[in-house]
Amino acid sequence: MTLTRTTCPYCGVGCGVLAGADGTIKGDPEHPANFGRLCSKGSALGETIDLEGRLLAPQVGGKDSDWDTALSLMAEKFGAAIRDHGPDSVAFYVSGQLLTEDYYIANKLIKGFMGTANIDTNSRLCMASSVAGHKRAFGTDTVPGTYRDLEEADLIVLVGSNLAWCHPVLHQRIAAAKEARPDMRVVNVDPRKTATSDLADTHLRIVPDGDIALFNGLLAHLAETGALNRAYIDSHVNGFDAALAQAQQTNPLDSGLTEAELDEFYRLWSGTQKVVTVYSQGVNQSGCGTDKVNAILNCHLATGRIGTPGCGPFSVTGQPNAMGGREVGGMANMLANHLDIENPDHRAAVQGFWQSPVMAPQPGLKAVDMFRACADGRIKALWVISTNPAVSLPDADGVAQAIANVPFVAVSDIMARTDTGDLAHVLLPATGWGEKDGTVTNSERRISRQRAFLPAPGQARPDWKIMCDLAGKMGWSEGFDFETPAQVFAEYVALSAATTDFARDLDLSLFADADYAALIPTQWPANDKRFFADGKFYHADGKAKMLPITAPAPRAAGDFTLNTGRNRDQWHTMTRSGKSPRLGAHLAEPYAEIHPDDAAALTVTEGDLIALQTPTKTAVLRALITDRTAKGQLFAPMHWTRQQSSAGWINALAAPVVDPVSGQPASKMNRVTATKFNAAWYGFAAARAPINPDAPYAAVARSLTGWQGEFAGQTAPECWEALASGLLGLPDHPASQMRDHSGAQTRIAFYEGDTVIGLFFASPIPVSLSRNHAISLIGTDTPPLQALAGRSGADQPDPGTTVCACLNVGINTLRAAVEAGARSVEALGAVTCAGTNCGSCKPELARLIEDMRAPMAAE
Ligand SMILES: Nc1nc2c(c(=O)[nH]1)N[C@H]1C(S)=C(S)[C@@H](COP(=O)(O)OP(=O)(O)OC[C@H]3O[C@@H](n4cnc5c(=O)[nH]c(N)nc54)[C@H](O)[C@@H]3O)O[C@H]1N2
Ligand SMILES: Nc1nc2c(c(=O)[nH]1)N[C@H]1C(S)=C(S)[C@@H](COP(=O)(O)OP(=O)(O)OC[C@H]3O[C@@H](n4cnc5c(=O)[nH]c(N)nc54)[C@H](O)[C@@H]3O)O[C@H]1N2
Ligand code: SF4
Ligand SMILES: [Mo]
Repeated sequence: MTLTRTTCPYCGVGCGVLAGADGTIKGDPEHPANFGRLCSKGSALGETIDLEGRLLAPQVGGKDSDWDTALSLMAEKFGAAIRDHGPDSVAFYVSGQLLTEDYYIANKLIKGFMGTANIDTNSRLCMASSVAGHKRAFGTDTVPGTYRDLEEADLIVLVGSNLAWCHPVLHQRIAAAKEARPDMRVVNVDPRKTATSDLADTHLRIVPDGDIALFNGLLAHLAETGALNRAYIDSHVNGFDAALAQAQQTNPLDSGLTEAELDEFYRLWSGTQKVVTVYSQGVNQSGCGTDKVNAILNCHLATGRIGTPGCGPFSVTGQPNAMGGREVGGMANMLANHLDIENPDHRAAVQGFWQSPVMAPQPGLKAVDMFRACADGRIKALWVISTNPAVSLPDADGVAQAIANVPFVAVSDIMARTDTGDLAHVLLPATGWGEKDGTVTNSERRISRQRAFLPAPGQARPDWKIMCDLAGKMGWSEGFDFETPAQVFAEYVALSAATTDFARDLDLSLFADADYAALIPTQWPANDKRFFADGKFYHADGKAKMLPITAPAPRAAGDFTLNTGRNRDQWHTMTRSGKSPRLGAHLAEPYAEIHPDDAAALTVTEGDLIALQTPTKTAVLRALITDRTAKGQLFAPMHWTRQQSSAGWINALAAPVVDPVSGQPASKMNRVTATKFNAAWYGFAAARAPINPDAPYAAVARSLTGWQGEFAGQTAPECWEALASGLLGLPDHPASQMRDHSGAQTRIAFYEGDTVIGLFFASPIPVSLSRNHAISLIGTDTPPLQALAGRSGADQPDPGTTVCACLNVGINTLRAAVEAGARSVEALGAVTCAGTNCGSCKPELARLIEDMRAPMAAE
């Protein structure tokens, strides 16, 4: 079996993967991001490349069509909108999951040929505050850090980053470095305790948005204790006095930390030269996200801790090509090669290079505003590519309505059914990971190749090609007559060469003669090149800038703060990771973390459901009672959609509040009330075919034998069999029904011949039978009495909820092993194999041992 060298399509770590057409997936030992490691999602890639659910032909009005028809219609609609309503009546909403070549073409087409900058990307929800903060401080959007800095640092401060789950291979690299150098310190700043806090020496549980108080306090402390680098400030930094004066106005106790916690952290930071501050969505996704970024950058600039090994601020990127998108000018307020759309010279240079008929004269609409313009009728034609805004944007239901309001909507996706695709007039089938070729840039500016190892399925085409084909239909074939992604990349590199006069940081000349087919992972502008090592920044006078940052007023009490984010084993709206039953088994339902005191006040106990409400919307989620979230704060994952749940897409509750500088939504800070969801019945189903998420509470997922679902409702149905056959979509199948002696429990089995094809269990309290056992009966010839017994035999102990997704090890198996004496992560691995493949579950194994230590000591 020949394996192809490619790059993982999930997070911004950008791990190298060796992949085969038979589904073989291995970490690439030669890739400098991962040196052979992969996390649980990367390891499961082989399970997500099948064709089930794929969009295989263009669809017009919900019916299969062909490229010529679909693209002619699009050309007509976009052309008519531009002609009748002007260029600003059209918009593209794209994605940090596009390849650089796709991104380049999208920007060239809309900015240079359609004549509008109404192109924004889901990176607006992700990296916009970091981009804006970098530009304010450095004069350009440069990420100076490299992964090796994480290994060389003596102190790593992880701010608003759940690295253990979201950048697992980087987390593993830090864990390995810490093991080799036990003096290395890790501090995690997060209002919530996470798997990342478990690795850290210290977890600083700040209040939501307490970051500015913390870092302004640090700057004041550095000044007070003589820990500033005056020489560096004098030579390389503007704005110091104003920044310090403002920081001194801040009360660091507004961070929510105690004097002792602050004192310890400030001493540690000021006493350690090699500090890397890693930050992610807890910083960016905030109403003061850009200010948070600059509060952090201020501390690094004031100490000169930037541009040298083991030092510096490090904004880690989320998506596989979030960085590439920034490079090609993927956002409404940028141009390619870190050039500015507001700058007429930059605009003229790019237009001259493109030889394009027009050039967008000003920045376009940012994501949230773009969908407002869809709602109020300004946008007449919209193209959504490789993103699912009806789920991932705040006010998700309002966004869905806004999309439905646009006269013409096209969606390019790999999947036939997504919440956004369901609203489109035209669906365009894109080739997915493994089928397409191009480049991506990871968090450390390293450009790697994604390479195809599978044929394009059905009529699917690469995204760049679809856009070039549309451009051709609109009469612009000359600017878009590319035949390969290598040609697109070459033009992008040539644009970089043509604009070097502007002396931006981004310089791709290294790639000018690169052999695209054989391209090895390479950092721009050169491997191991350090930005800012010479104290040179990109403002007009060559200096960096510190900014005066005001901390937000502490939040008033009342209601709950709803924080949102990610699970270890799911990717965003689950269109790909949701295909893997192994991945789906970890945290299998939409849930809300709630503090035990808050749960008690709502009379919510383990297994209950809670309803979260805004004045207009309700979400129903499983309560996960834990003191890892603070009192008054809830946490819910962003992953569930209308495809898998009846009331679990959390952005329905999110208000479209954005950072005033970056336009990035404040996804971590939503206001909701919470009540217990008074269920009259709870249900569980397993089936061979897809289950409908159609009950007041419903969550469906893949299982090892097909599908599974959890349900609840406030009133018991008149006919259980009708309810069950509706959910399972099995109206005509003979069912055996069983009720227990009290009449309270209902169990129904569906057969095809002798084969069990569906099982449904309901009861007035949460159904407690073994899910794994029920799932294992689907597709077997188990007779009704046995199938409905709903227990696991004594010879088949129930492994419980999956903890180790790679090797499918459940919580009960692990508990038994700990009780039998496995008291370390290594010992647990030796006995159960858990954690011995990708290692992503190691923090959870450590926590389990820790949690079980107390009762065992008392024995
Ligand atoms: N498993 C998995 N990994 C992923 C992804 C995925 O979908 N699944 N997506 C990728 C993408 S696109 C991204 S952007 C990254 C995101 O990676 P992260 O930013 O690490 O992930 P999140 O879970 O969104 O949020 C991080 C943390 O911010 C905390 N937080 C909330 N409010 C505050 C605050 O006010 N201050 C501070 N300091 N912290 C706060 C939350 O409690 C949360 O633990 O992950 C990438 N990796
Ligand atoms: N509440 C809350 N909301 C959030 C966040 C949060 O933390 N909390 N995080 C935000 C962040 S950081 C991000 S990055 C966004 C992510 O949100 P989205 O971008 O909306 O989520 P995805 O599920 O990654 O959507 C990608 C889509 O592209 C499709 N796709 C995959 N590969 C290809 C391809 O090659 N070509 C094409 N054309 N399509 C493809 C997938 O099937 C899927 O439908 O969510 C944001 N929303
Ligand atoms: S850490 Fe995991 S998800 Fe991220 S690139 Fe590596 S294997 Fe993929
Ligand atoms: Mo993201």
